[in-house]
Amino acid sequence: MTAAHFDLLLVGAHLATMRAGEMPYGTIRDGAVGIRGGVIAWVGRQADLPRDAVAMQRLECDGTWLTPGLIDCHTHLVYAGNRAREFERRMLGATYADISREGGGIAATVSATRAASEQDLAAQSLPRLAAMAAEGVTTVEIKSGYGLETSAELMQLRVARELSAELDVGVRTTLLAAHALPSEFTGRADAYIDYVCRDTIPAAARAGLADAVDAYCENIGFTVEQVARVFAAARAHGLRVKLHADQLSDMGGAAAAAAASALSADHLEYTSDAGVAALAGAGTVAVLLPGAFYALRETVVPPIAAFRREGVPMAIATDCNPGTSPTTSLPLMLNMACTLFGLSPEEALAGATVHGARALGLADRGTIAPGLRADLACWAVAEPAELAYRIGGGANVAVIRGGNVAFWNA
Ligand code: DI6
Ligand code: FE
Repeated sequence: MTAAHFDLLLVGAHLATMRAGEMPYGTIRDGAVGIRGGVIAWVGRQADLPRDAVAMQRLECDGTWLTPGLIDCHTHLVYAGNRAREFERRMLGATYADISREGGGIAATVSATRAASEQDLAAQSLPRLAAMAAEGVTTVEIKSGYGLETSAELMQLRVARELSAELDVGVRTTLLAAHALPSEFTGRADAYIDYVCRDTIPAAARAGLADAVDAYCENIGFTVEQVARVFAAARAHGLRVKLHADQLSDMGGAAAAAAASALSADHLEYTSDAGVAALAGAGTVAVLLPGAFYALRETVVPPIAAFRREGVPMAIATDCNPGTSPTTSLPLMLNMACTLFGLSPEEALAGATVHGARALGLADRGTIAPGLRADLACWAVAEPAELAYRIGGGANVAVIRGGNVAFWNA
């Protein structure tokens, strides 16, 4: 077979490859993409396509834009119930921390999730993953953290894997057992961390259900010392780590994540200059979550200028969760990352593609380049800035996942 045989050939598209180079967005106008064996085999200007190119299937993109499939690198989308009542209370003045201290918040979702059957949990979560997939997302990270007990944590991770198989969407699972203190351990946070390290992490690793381990480092979560113990247990089981860091206060979370060579540190509203420098030194990705910032009506913005100055890659994600970010829309987050945090539309798109992949440790996706997985999204926009300019979606018209056409309305 020669290099000019493709399973699928996309023509008549402008490409936002997101590869580094001279053109913003790695743009190739009037481009084509050849796919073979689920992998991108050829990328370039359509005029440069090999003369003898033959394809089993050829699709005309009609002047639309192709981007890498979007990557949502931080979600908690497997959970039961919802927290609309708490939203009502917060709108009357209660804070997220107030509700958490009163036993609501994460604990309310833990009760609902523990009470659900695996089947029910999957049924409630599936529409959320489907909604993401319908907006151009081809890889999603899904955390546990609403079981807070080994078997319930593993059930969440299993459901995440089941949904991936059912919808043919790429999923990376993250064990977030150190999300909150379950009521059985009230006043005994260190004992709970012991349990997570001795029971939950080994069980998840043994079952092969976790791709990474996360923790919630916050004054309403766990301390830097407790997080360090979780990270040590993760490392002992060969698992990479990431951290919810400095969301509501500066706990030194970014530096703790960097010290553990974390894949990512997430939120980072209160991260200090020293924290930013530590992330830069470790090559840890800063994951920005404008949905949670918006929903909590936060006023302290992550240190974007410092991330830029220090060269810390910035990813963007939904943080899809029932308490602080009840959204499934990554395109909406592109807009919010610009309007709320001051990212450029190009930085925002990079955050949901190339840097999202890096935040998950995935080297096989995130740009449109030969050799990478053929995960592509097609958008009815006149230019790529329109993706972030729109306040929430509506432009995604086709998706290719692993070389297969998931849907095609281009
Ligand atoms: N991620 C989280 O884990 C908590 N905040 C955030 O941004 C929210 C979880 C919840 O309230 O259910
Ligand atoms: Fe989160």
